[in-house]
This record gives sequence, structure tokens and C-alpha cells, in this order.
Amino acid sequence: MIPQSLNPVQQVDFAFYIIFGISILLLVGITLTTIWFVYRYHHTRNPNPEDISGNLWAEVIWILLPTLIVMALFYYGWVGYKALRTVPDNAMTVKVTARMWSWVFEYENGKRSSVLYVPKDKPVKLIMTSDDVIHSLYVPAYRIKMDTVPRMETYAWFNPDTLGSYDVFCAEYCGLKHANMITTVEVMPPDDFTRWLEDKSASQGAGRALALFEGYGCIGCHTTDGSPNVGPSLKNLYGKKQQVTLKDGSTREIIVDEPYLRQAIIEPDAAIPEGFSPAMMSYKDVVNEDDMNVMIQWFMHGNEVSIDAGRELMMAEGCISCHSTDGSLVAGPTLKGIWGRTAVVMQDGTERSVPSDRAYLLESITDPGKAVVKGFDPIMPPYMHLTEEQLDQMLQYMQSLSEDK
Ligand code: HEC
Ligand code: HEC
Ligand SMILES: [Cu+2]
Repeated sequence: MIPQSLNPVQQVDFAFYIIFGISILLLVGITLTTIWFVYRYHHTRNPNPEDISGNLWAEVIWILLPTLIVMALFYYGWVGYKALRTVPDNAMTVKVTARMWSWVFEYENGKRSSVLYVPKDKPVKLIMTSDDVIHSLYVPAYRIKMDTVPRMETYAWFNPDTLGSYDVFCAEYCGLKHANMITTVEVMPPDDFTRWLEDKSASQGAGRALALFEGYGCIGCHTTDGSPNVGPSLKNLYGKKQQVTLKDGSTREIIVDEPYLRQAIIEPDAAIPEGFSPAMMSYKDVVNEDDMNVMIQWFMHGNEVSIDAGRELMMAEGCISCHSTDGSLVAGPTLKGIWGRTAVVMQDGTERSVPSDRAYLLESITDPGKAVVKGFDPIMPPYMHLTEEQLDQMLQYMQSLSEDK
């Protein structure tokens, strides 16, 4: 029987260990019996073969035993499955949309995020769908693996009972950047979560545009730092001259202006920039007019504004007293070229090389003790009070320190 007190994670593990245990017993039992038979019925010991025409007990055992085993496996599988499918009444709902190649999590108040933030000890129900092909949400720590299917809703739930950061993968091969479809579940203290959920500071200006690019999954294919990905970088597009292929197959040179950008988002196949293939889906009826305007504003002059704000903020917060911006060493590593380099860090006592990307940099600021850059002392204080917009501005400034050098 299965102990009632087990949570779904433990029930899945319980079913696994039962199956594993039975497999070990059978492996050992069959191997030993085979060896015994080889010895016992060797022809030197039994020169004259003997016909056996049936043995009632042997037949009863080999029918009953496998039947019982299969029924036990079914029982444990079924109980574990029921636990995975029965969502507690007090669960919080999060809508999950999978797209090539990112995850979007949408909360009941409309807030969106590309990382799944959840409060500790509050069951979470994920209602999932996909905008394009089949993906599969895989959270090993919570034993969840559920396909997301276009035009259909699937669900899963889990109870985040331990603070921390847990991997999320796509477990269904979905194209070129399938392997990039990774994010995390961040289990936070309930107060921090509420503060994060209510924090609307990112809903203005450049921070809002970047949050939208994340929320709509644009950053699955585009970067905002100038480097091309599946699609061209969104940075400094405005005013750029580029060669495009029109629907009729003809090519021409255009200058990226507002109508072009709107069209690129609503009808991406109308003009394909040189060197790229038509992999972007239409965001018509997906991006509303407000969000579209925020994005267009960012395209037109978002970048510079937030770089300046980021520079001032980092002076005001004292970052610049420990970090140089010109390559020289102060108390901490220089910020020159920081975006996109490889950071060698000590984490949980082991040395690791990690890409210095958005997620790494955010963590370096809010939780610097987690991965400490090799060769430096862990003296940087955690900066917990910064808003998302302020963090975005700092990141924009750091990006600007890593260009053309
Ligand atoms: C599945 C990958 C993918 C996603 C997701 C995606 N794009 Fe694209 N995007 C592309 C590709 C590929 C191109 C180039 C080919 C084309 O125009 O269709 C492109 C082109 C563009 C262009 C024109 C760039 C130029 O140089 O002309 C803009 C602007 C753009 N995307 C904005 C967005 C925005 C905003 C979002 C989110 C709302 C988004 N994209 C989501 C793949 C993607
Ligand atoms: C008291 C000095 C000090 C202050 C103030 C400080 N830092 Fe740091 N910072 C360090 C040290 C030392 C390290 C390297 C050790 C570590 O990773 O914790 C570091 C690491 C970093 C890293 C990772 C660097 C790399 O090469 O991977 C980033 C990013 C960073 N700090 C940003 C900031 C920002 C942004 C601020 C201001 C909000 C700030 N720091 C304030 C000392 C400081
Ligand atoms: Cu996928």
C-alpha cells in the first residue's frame, strides 16, 4: 500500500522505487535460477533426457506471479498518477504559453514573466498551451513533464515546498533552438512573491518594452544586445538600411521606420531581411495596441535613455566604487566587456564556467554570494531593493560597455 502522507513528488518516487525493486528481484532471481539450472541439469549429470508433460504448480505460479506483479505496478502507477492529476482547491493558476523558443508565464493579475516565480507552500496549477508546435514543460525537481499542444489546454500542478531555483526544460524537440528553451522555477518567500507580483515599476518606459519582449517570447529568437539570433537583433534597428525580400520574390533596400516595424510584427512574412528565413509567426491579435506602442517607442529611442539612467544609477548605488568600466581592477571584476563573456565562478565549492548573460548578471546583482567570481572575495552585498526597471537599466548600461571593443 502507499502511505497517505506522501506528496506527489514522493509518490512518483515511490512508484519508481517499487518498479526498480521488482526489476532488481527479477534480475537477480532469474540470473541465479539460470546458473543453478546450467549446473543442475548439465548433460554430464543427466545423460538421459527425460520428458516432463506438465506441472500444475509451476503453471499456477508462473501465471499468478506475473499477474500480481503487473497489478501491483498498475496500482502504484495509478495512485501516483491520480496525485499528479488532482489539483488542490487552493491552487494559484498560472497560464503557460510555449513558443519557439521560450516560455511565457501569465499570472491572474495579467503580469507576465519568462521565469516562473511562485510563493513557497502555495500549490500552483499550470494551464498550458502552445502557440506553434508541440513542446513539453519539464520540471525535474517537481516530477512534472507535460506536453503543451497548440489549440488545446493541458495542465499540471505542483507544490513548491522548498525555497530555491529549479530548472525548467522543453522535453519535446521543437526545432533549431530547442535546447535554449530553458528557464527556472523560482520559489520565493510569500512576501517577496507578493511584492514581485504587485511590482508594476517595469510597466513604464524601456523596462516595460524589455519586459514585453520577454513576455511575448520575442527574446526566444531576438536579442536586444546587437547580436543576431534566429532573427535580427532588435537593437538599433530603427533607421537602419537593409535589404529585404518581398512576398513576390523581389528584393529591395528599405530604411527601417515605424510602419516597417509594425508590419514586421503583424505580418512578418511581408518582408524578410537578408540573411534570415521566415521563421517568425504573426503577432496580429496577439500584441495589443498599447503594447505595440511601447515597443515602437523603444525601437525609436529606448536604448539611449536607459543606458544613461543605468550609468547614473550605478554611480548612485556605489557599484562604480568596486567595479571599473575601463578594464582596470578595483575590488571587483571590471564591467568592461562583461556582457557575453564567460564568467568563471565558484558555486557550492566547485568551479564552473557560465555565460555572462542576462540571467547570470541579474543574479550577480541580487544574489552575489551564490556564484562568486573566481579570484575575488565574496564582499559584494546583495542588492535586493532594486526594481525590475532599475535592473534593466543597469543591464542596458553593462551591454553598452561591451560593444565594439
Ligand atoms: C520564432 C522566432 C521569432 C519570434 C518568437 C519573434 N521573431 Fe521577430 N523575427 C524572426 C525572424 C526569423 C525574423 C526575420 C525574418 C522575418 O522577417 O520574418 C524576424 C524579424 C523581425 C523584425 C524585423 C527585423 C528586420 O531587421 O527587419 C522585427 C522588428 C521583429 N522580428 C520583432 C519581433 C517582436 C517584437 C517579436 C515579439 C513580439 C518577435 N519578433 C518574435 C523570428 C522571430
Ligand atoms: C563592496 C564592493 C562591491 C560593490 C559596492 C558592488 N560590487 Fe559587484 N562585485 C564585487 C566583487 C568583489 C565581485 C566578485 C565576487 C562575486 O562574484 O561576488 C562582484 C561581482 C559582480 C558581478 C559579476 C562580475 C563578473 O565578472 O562575472 C556583477 C555583474 C556585479 N558585481 C555588479 C554590481 C552592481 C550592478 C553593483 C551595484 C548595484 C555592484 N556590483 C556593487 C564587489 C562589489
Ligand atoms: Cu520546445
